[in-house]
Amino acid sequence: MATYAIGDVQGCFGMLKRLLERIEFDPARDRVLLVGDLVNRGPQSAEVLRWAMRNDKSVRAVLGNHDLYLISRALGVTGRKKRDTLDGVLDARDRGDMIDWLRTRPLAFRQNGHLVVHAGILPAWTADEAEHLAGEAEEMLQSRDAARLLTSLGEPARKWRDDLAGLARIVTIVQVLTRMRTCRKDGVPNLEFSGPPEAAPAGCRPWFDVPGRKEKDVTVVFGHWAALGLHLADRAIGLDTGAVWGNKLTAIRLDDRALFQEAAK
Ligand SMILES: [Mn+2]
Repeated sequence: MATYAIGDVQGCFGMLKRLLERIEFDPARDRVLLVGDLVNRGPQSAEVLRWAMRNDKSVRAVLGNHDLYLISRALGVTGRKKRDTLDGVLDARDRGDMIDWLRTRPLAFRQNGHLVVHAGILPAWTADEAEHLAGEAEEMLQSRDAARLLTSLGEPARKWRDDLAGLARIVTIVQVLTRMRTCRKDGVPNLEFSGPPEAAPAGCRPWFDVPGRKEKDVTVVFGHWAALGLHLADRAIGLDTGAVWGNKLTAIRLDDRALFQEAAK
């Protein structure tokens, strides 16, 4: 049995299928962890969701910002954007099943000594804290209050404090887990910067490089940062290799860090 983590698929179902063939994925034997952003910008978001749902026992996925955006569209909280490619989901007969499934995905989970999130965790959080905080946000996302949370995700970033309360607390948790690439030493996440790490704004560093990061025992597996690309470090594995931008879709076998990549056609 092997456990693979796969980077941001974003509706690139053809590439996903070829990558699964390459790793000889057997749902009865292996496990696949998806780092989020299963949908949008690519051509076949519905097919990716249906595949993940069909293989629910062997496929685990965290929510990314594009997945949350799809939920916002489905709930009517957000209007359509020009580059959206979500009609295949929103117009489908099984739309309700897909949105319900997505809404019940976690924002963070542990597997084999790894913590899987879409974007990152704050340097002040341990893996236990990150998982617990994710749980607080998941509870709101699955409640009748989901729309209130989803409409607030565009708010400016706040400095994290353990006693941050109410909606501001939940919004900050979701912003960090699904959108942050860099942050300041004092714990303020940067939600705008998406360039390469060497171009990070003054005072900001990649979240995994901030000195004194509290989490020490777990390797965080994440996506979301195509300009960073494949990142293999002691305690951080970045897997967004820009599949939807014509680059590659990456799988890493967590047991031995063997890499498998599929290029766009
Ligand atoms: Mn993303």
